[in-house]
Amino acid sequence: MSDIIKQTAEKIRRLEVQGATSVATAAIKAVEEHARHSKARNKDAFLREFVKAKRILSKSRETEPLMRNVLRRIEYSIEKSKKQEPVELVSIVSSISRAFLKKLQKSTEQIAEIGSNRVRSSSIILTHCHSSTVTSILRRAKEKGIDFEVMCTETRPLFQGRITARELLEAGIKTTIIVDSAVRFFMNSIDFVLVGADAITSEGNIINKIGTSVVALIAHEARTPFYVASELLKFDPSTIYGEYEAIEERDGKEIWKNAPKGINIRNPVFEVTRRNFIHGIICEEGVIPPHSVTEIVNRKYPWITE
Ligand code: RUB
Repeated sequence: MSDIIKQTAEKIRRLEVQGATSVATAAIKAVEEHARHSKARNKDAFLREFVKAKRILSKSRETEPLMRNVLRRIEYSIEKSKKQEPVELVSIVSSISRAFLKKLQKSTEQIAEIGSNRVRSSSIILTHCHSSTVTSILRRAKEKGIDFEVMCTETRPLFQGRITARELLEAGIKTTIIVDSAVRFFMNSIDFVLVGADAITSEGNIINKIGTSVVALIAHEARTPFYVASELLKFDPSTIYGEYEAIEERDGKEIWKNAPKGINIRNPVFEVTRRNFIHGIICEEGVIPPHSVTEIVNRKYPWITE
């Protein structure tokens, strides 16, 4: 397998690339480069190579349907193509990869525009973890001249909240950071919660960084609106057929490096937030109720369930 696939998978596994959109973007760029350097002599060999690359990338992080959906779609385009020559297949991979990259960028811009309309002057927004979709909404709101504040959780154990805080500060947004366990303390002064998503299930539940559902519960108790900003391609089609989205569990050392011998450490990194706690999913189609997600995905991306 070419170095670019192994290196990209390793960067994703180590979280040098983090967040669902960045993970999918890195994977798309990797398969495109991989295809360009392919030495396959016929279509079968080319496809075998692609499937192997897809498997390595998909395994790098389990809870990333956006990456899986896009790679599966590229594989499908190779498979269904009437072209047989590897050089022709390379250009198919290139054009569909570029189209997906453009599409992801466009969706982020659309979500930024729609989401920023929810930001009111003087409001305080709480976010958890680091989501490029969330920060694009907040940056757009700032560009529109809206004066608001953001409160970020640290997001233990790997402190992705600090990435969010830095980005927002650089954008000139007034930013406060709190420990994860201080969410209840501040919730009554929050106007709305805004988080990203790694996966959306057929029931309209979302999967995001561990701690998200606690924030959602606290928001629910305080009657604070809770929004999720997500590209619809994070929908996991296998959940329609009853499968559960796999939840990645990482090394306990991320929580406690020199922990005493014999201690049991659990480190799930994502969790499900039920749709009952979600006011709306801010996606490229607008602000949608979570229960209508399957219908909207089917209409917009019918190929996703193929
Ligand atoms: C990141 C995380 C983000 C989503 C959405 O977790 O949970 O909220 O991936 O991100 P990790 P985006 O740091 O473990 O990857 O909006 O950028 O797709």
